Amino acid sequence: MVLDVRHEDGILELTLSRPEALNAFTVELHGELASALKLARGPDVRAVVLTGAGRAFSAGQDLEETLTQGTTPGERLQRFYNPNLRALRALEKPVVAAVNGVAAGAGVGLALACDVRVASERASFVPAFIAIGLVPDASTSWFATQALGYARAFEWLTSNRKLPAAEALEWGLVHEVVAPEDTLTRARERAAELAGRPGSGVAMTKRLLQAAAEGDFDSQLELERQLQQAASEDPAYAEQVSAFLAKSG
Ligand code: T3D
Repeated sequence: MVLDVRHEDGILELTLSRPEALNAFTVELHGELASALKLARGPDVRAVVLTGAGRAFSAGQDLEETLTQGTTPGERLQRFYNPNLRALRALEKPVVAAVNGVAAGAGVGLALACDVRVASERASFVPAFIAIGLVPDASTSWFATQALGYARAFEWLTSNRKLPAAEALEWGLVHEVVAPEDTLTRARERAAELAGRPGSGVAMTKRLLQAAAEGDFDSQLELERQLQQAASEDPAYAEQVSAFLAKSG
C-alpha cells in the first residue's frame, strides 16, 4: 500500500506514502488515490484531509517510473492524473491539504486542487515542470492562475523558484502556516470544523465558487438560486433558524 487511509469521526485522512521518493506519483499511487476518492463520496465521510508521509507532500510524477512505465506524459495525464483531479474537485466534501513539506510539479497541482491548505513552516512549492522542459499540468496552470493572477503565475511557473511557505501565505497560495509538528493537527481541526457545518452548505458553496470561476453572471445567479433552494430544503436549515430565533427571542 502506498496510500494510508484512515477514517475516523467522518474525516477521511489520506497519506501519500512513498517517503523514500518524496511521495512521487506512480501508477500504483494513482490507483489507490482513485479508490480512496470513491470511498470519500460515501455518506459517512464529511471531509477529507490529504497529506504526505515523511518530509515531503509530493514531488509530482515519479521520474524513475517515467522511464520504465511505457506510457507518454499525455497518456499518464489522461489515464491517471486528470480523472483523480476531476474526482477531487467534484467531491461534494471539503478537502484540506496538510502540506507537510515540499510539493513539486504535480504535487503543487494536487495541493492547489484542495479547498484549504495548511502548510508547515518547512513546506515549499517548486514548479519543477519547467526544469525538465514540461509545462504545468495536474491542474497547476488552472489553480495557480486563479490564485495568483496571470502575471505572478507566469513569472513563478517559468522561473522554477522554490516558494517557501511564508511567501506562499503572503501570495494567498496557502491559508495558514504552522509549526511542522502542528500541521496535521491543524488540518484535522479545519476539516472537523467544515465537517460540522449544518446541511450541505459547504458542499454547495464549493460548487458555487467553482462555477463562479467559469461562468457568467446570469448563470451564477441562477445556480445560486437553485442551490439555495436545495440547501433550504435540508432539515438543518429549519433547525438552525429555529435555534437562532429561540436564542435571540
Ligand atoms: O510525465 C508525466 O507523467 C506528466 C506529468 C508530469 C507531472 C510532474 O510532476 S512533472 C515534475 C516531476 N517532478 C520533478 O521534476 C521533481 C523532482 N524532484 C526535485 O526537484 C527535488 O527532489 C525536490 C525539489 C522535490 C526536493 O529536493 P530535495 O533536495 O529536498 O530532495 P532530493 O535529494 O532531490 O530527493 C530525495 C529523494 O527523492 C532522492 O532519492 P535518493 O537519492 O534519496 O534515493 C530523489 O531521487 C527522490 N525523488 C525526488 N523527486 C522524485 C524522486 N524520485 C522519483 N521521482 C521524483 N519526482
